[in-house]
Amino acid sequence: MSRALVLVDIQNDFCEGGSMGVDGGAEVARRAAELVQGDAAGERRYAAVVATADWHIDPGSHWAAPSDEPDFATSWPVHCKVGTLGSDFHGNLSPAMPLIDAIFRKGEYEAAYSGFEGRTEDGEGLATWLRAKGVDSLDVCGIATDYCVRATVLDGVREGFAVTVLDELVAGVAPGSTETAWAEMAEAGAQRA
Ligand code: VGL
Repeated sequence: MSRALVLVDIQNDFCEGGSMGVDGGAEVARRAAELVQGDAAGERRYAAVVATADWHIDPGSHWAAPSDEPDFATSWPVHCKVGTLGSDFHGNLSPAMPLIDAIFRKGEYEAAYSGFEGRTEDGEGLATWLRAKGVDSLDVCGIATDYCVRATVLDGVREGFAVTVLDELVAGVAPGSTETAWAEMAEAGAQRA
């Protein structure tokens, strides 16, 4: 088994103080950094560590129009706008940044919840990149459990990876959708640890 760690959207706008801050986001960032640093320093669990990032220029109705209220399910406040502080990875993740092997950005002109929609600067997609490294299993953590973590996990399973979701290292937008997401991820065959 060759396992990778996938850090999903641990960005300022998804953490406390961000444009659509999720409770617990900053703590996820802190714990994720610890996990990455511990892995690099100790007994290696991960063959690779990758991060995904929401990366919007004009994602259409994914951003609620200024005259509309976001519904926080299909339309959202303006977030992760390219070139803003909100799109940066959270500061608590900084110690881990030099240990991240690749970043996959997604959603320039569309909603893109799954990290598997992301690309490196060279245009390589996540599944291709992971397979090229011989990775067959994934630990997934990040934000938000009920949206981008969920979509990344479901795509990961669909792509044939054995996926484990790290439940101490995720944070959800809302309790109801988070509970539903856990059920869907389990149903798809993802493990929870
Ligand atoms: C996300 C809502 C809107 C996420 C992204 O990263 O989970 N959620 N855009």
